Amino acid sequence: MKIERVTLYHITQRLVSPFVTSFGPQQQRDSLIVAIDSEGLTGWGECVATNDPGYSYETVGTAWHILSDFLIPAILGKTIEEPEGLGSLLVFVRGHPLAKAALDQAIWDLTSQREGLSLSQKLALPYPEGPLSRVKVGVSIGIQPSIDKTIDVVGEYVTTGYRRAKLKIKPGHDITLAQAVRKAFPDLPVMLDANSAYRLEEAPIFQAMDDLNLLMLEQPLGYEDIYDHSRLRPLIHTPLCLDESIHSADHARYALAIGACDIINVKPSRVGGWTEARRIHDLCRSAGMPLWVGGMLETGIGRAAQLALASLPGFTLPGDISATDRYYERDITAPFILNREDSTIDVPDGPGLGIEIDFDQLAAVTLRRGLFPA
Ligand code: OSB
Ligand code: MG
Repeated sequence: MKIERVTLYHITQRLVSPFVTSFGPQQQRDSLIVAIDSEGLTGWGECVATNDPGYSYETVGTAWHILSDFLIPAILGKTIEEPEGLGSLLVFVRGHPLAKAALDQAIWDLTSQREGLSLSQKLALPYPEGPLSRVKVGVSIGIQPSIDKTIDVVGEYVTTGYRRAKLKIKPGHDITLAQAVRKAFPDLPVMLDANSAYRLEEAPIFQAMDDLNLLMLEQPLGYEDIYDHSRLRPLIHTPLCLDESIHSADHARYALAIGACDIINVKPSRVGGWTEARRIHDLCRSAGMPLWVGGMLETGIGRAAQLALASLPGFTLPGDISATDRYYERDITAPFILNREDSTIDVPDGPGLGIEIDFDQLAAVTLRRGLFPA
């Protein structure tokens, strides 16, 4: 498919409640949206970089620069028949996976549409069992002003229908929080996410939570580390999950080789896109390592593509893919809704991402637009 034109949007959306992690609070979520035109079709992608370089070194500013000065010029006018062909065009840019993933998503959307397949169907072509039509989801809960407030918030989400809760932790806000939530919800699958806020020497903090029957502990140590996680793992009973430190399928291979984790949170944006995410899926599935799809507070554009990835057979654990109303009052796509009876969301089955863009809302939240004709 010939890449005829790319449009880049810098958008800003207000979250329904502030999202606080060990690296800081977020209330206004900026992101970039890309639209690629080819053969009368438009493919959409989302770059989840934020205003601050907290979770990743990328920001909306660096992503705009890398996309408009390097990545988009490298694909304009080129012909890409399959998404797997994109990587070799972008390999001259080191790093910047969040910027690359936005283009990767749009190319997956375009090529699926051309074949009359949903993204989920196209991603699942190699697997005889095919994709799931609805996927299990949970909710990720930011750090609250108090433990009582955390328990209230968990209770509200449980009432809404979520059957797995992830709590953000940071030093000084960990053991008593986890104990209190476990006491209030004895049977709820609960997990913790530290976003790299601890050091190996702090293993006793996690040992103190060994008896809480937690589903997993996500990324306690450094965002580039794999080795210290392999040393922490045998010291604790809670299954260990990596997020930040898995940047590619190679990193997943290293983690498997040295026993750095029990589970991987696969965020397609963090690893440069859906092609790489599926490689991690294949590698971990054959090694028997359970996976789930992580989130970055995506708009409906990114959410649709997360759901498609989560429909693959290796994603056996509930993902951080919540309903639209958990993030935004009005999104730039038609909303995704939680199936309360089984804590799932339906995987879109229309061509490509299978979404409906709300163009009025997209215009309303756009701060800046860039047009890149071939
Ligand atoms: O570490 O998983 C994380 C959001 C932004 C940055 C990092 C993370 C998160 C989440 C939110 O946990 C998951 C979601 O999209 O609901
Ligand atoms: Mg995480």
